[in-house]
Amino acid sequence: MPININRLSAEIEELASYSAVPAPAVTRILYSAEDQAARAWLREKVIEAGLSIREDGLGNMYVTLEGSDSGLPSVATGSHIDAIPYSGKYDGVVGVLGGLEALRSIREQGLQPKRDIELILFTSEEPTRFGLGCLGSRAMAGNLSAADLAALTDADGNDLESLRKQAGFTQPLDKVQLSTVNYHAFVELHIEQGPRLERDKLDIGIVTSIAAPATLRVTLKGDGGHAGATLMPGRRDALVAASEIVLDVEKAAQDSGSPDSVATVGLMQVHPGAVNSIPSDVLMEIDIRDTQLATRDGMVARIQQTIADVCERRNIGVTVEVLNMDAPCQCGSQILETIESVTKDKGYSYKTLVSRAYHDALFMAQLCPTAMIFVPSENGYSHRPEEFTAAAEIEKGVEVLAETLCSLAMQ
Ligand code: HGY
Ligand code: MN
Ligand code: MN
Repeated sequence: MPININRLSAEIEELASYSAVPAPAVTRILYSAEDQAARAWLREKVIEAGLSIREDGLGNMYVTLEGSDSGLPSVATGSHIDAIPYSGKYDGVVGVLGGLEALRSIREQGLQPKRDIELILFTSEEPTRFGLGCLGSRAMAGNLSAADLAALTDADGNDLESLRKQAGFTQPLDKVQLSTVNYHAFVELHIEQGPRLERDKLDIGIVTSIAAPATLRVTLKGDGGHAGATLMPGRRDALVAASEIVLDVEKAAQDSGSPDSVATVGLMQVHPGAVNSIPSDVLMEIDIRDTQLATRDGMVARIQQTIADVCERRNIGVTVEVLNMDAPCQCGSQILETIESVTKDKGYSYKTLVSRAYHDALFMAQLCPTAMIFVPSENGYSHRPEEFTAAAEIEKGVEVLAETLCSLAMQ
């Protein structure tokens, strides 16, 4: 299936321009001005392509290429266009614009699938705005109720309800949830965000399972004061306590015995944040993952115990909130076979692998058989401005996606 890679590459560059920070970095936070402008741009592309479009109360966007029998459960693809601060232009975007390119190519080839083929833009795959990732796909899968969603507020105290309405999404949130009869299959195209495909000089990654993320939000309350006039004995420095915890977060992943264990403190706020003032308060968020649930949960338990021990010893007040503890997912064997046979037919090199990043596919797997197609990331870079995947590699991924969608939509 011929892909118009020049059109797609130009669109990837165009979409990258909707950013709160200058190129080559991209920042595009849910419901921000840049997010809304990017969504408006995408709507135009969809309408130009002659495809139908609908959006729900969270801003999930559904683009449909009609099949001959629209009564059947659809085949879907999709990903996200929100981008964490100072990240790159391919994460999520390759799955959304690559999916659009796949639908356009199928249509331009005059192919008529039996089942509708849908492209889904998932709202807020990244946790940046509300501290929880995959808001759209979680809600679609019924993991978040309308009340859960409406209760979300961001770090500045803005609530989801007002932000979504300001962005023009006024439909009721209780209509976001989908049912398991909606979809026959879901396939997400994504950059690998790791080094394996490039290292092994492979074109395609066929994802067999997706790692399970857990996130803890920890607040530490010590005692502040003058950095010069307060002597060391008796201090209750919240940042020193946090630092002990950070070191054990790293050790928990190193000691787990599993090569897939990762743990990171990616967010830390220190109050009052003055060089000559003892930190009285710290807020930190901890990201803990493994492809095996038991290993991941073992790390969470150890880190929670460390937090309790350090805070007791240092007489620090503490709260620990579990923001999410998701289960890993196994991808659908029938879809994996379809992706593999399409990839083989095209003569592309490939391997099966686990996804260490989470994706909306993690939640779509609760609704229907689901799988992912990876394309290589240069140096394995992602979530940083140097993120890069060559056009020729994206083209192969979109070709495999388009032919996989066609094959599944003919079933
Ligand atoms: O963090 C992740 O795995 C995804 O990129 N949001
Ligand atoms: Mn990401
Ligand atoms: Mn992503």
